[in-house]
Amino acid sequence: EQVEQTYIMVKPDGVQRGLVGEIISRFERKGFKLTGLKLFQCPKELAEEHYKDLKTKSFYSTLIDYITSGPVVWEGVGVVASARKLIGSTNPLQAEPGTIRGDLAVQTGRNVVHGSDSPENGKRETALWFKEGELCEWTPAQAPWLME
Ligand code: YYY
Ligand code: MG
Repeated sequence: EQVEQTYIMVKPDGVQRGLVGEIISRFERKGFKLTGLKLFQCPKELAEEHYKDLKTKSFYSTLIDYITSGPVVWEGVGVVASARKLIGSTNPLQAEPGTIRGDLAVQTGRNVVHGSDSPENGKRETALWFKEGELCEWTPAQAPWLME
């Protein structure tokens, strides 16, 4: 099986609302391996590069204003699509109960968390937010109990 990388970001509202531990905990409990973690004040240029595909959208400038801190990276088998499911729909009112957005948010403009939407973007965004040497290579002790 292919090991994918995804970039998960607790957005500024998630940090301000004290949800960092809760959100990280959901990925940890699922069994995904944490390979990088940092608390970070995001420069405007980095936010613009991260969301460059949305440049023409009406909400682009408010989105850039909103994004400023708290990124984390997770790595694991099938992690990209699975993380998107754990996160839930973009609009928290449409997100299923049990998902992060479904349980913890009410508005699209304050949807507490980001997750890469493809393995390619997982790589691209991880490279954007983390420098060489900021990711850890390690084997979780639970690995043989999690996967056969
Ligand atoms: O990947 P995801 O975060 O679920 O949604 P995207 O379509 O990539 O949009 C990124 C980000 O932009 C979304 O999390 C909130 C914001 N946004 C918005 O403010 N208004 C919209 N109508 C759509 C998205
Ligand atoms: Mg997206």
